[in-house]
Amino acid sequence: MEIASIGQALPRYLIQAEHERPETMRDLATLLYQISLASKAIARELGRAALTGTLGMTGEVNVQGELVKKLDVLANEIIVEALEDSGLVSTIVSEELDEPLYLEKAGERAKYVVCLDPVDGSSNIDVNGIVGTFFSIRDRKGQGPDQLAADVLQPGTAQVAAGYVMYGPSTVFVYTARDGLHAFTLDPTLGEFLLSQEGIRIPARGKTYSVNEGNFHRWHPYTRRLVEHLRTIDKATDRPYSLRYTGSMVADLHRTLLEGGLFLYPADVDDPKKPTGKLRLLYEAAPAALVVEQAGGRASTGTEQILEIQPTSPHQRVPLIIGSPEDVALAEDFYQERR
Ligand code: AHM
Ligand code: MG
Repeated sequence: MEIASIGQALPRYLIQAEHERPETMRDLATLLYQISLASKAIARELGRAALTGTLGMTGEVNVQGELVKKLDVLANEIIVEALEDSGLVSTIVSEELDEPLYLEKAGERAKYVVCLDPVDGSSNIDVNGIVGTFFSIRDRKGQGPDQLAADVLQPGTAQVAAGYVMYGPSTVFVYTARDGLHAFTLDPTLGEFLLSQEGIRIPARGKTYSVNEGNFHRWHPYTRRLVEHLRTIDKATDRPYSLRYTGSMVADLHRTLLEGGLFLYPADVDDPKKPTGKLRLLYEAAPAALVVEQAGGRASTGTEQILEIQPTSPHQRVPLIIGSPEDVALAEDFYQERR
């Protein structure tokens, strides 16, 4: 968008976007607004969780074998309700729902499928660390519950919009509708997201890498050699890189977008539970990939482009290497045995 000025409120910005691209944005603007509204409610719950008894576990284990936190459930309820209310969504895939949720009552207007992770980085919840929400929006393909596979199992290239919300010192809503990358910061005194960065571009190369290095000895030798390369001293190529890792992909992704560098969650070849890493294709890797590519970055498994992977199941995991274009290309050199 050309005329948006810093400080413009998200609803006004979305109206303008709809005016400029009515075909694409007519309902998408409403849907993005609903997601932003849910994220304000989630930010409110996160902010007072220690006081309202909503920290800690529910005692349940999800379909992926992970312990479920109370805030995972609460955030999921908030965002599912907001999506249902929009009347624009036929199907929801959520990290917190074992199966895709087909909204029976959704009518003709329900032309979108939304995949999401309501609280990403859940391990940070109980220590007042940064967490996030990922969302990924695709057009509905089929009609009815028997068409779920056609709706749900669409590659990242089919995303019409994607983004994340970062609940940090400030709450930041970042989205793309394939028109560049826009960031809005929540002004808590107004209760409104205001435009804070427009047309974000990732640096061509960064100086940090971000990975859970505790898994070093369970990685494939390609990953180990890449990380050893990044931490080797070499003045000519400005190494070593610094290590930054929060345990919240949204926070690590946000820093990588703004300052450049690499974020990785590689395959754990020695961990039978994580042969393809930890992150989920539909609602973590794919939205992150669209966001980063819209900023001029790249997202890869090392050998395949994340956006081009054809999903085979809703909670499928995928190795992820994402960030500055030159840094991702360097990583691919290791995975494709050019180094
Ligand atoms: P989650 O959705 O269950 O929170 O898992 C995803 C998170 C990412 O935000 C983060 O990058 C990663 O898991 C951290 O995992 P680990 O503790 O294995 O490093
Ligand atoms: Mg997650």
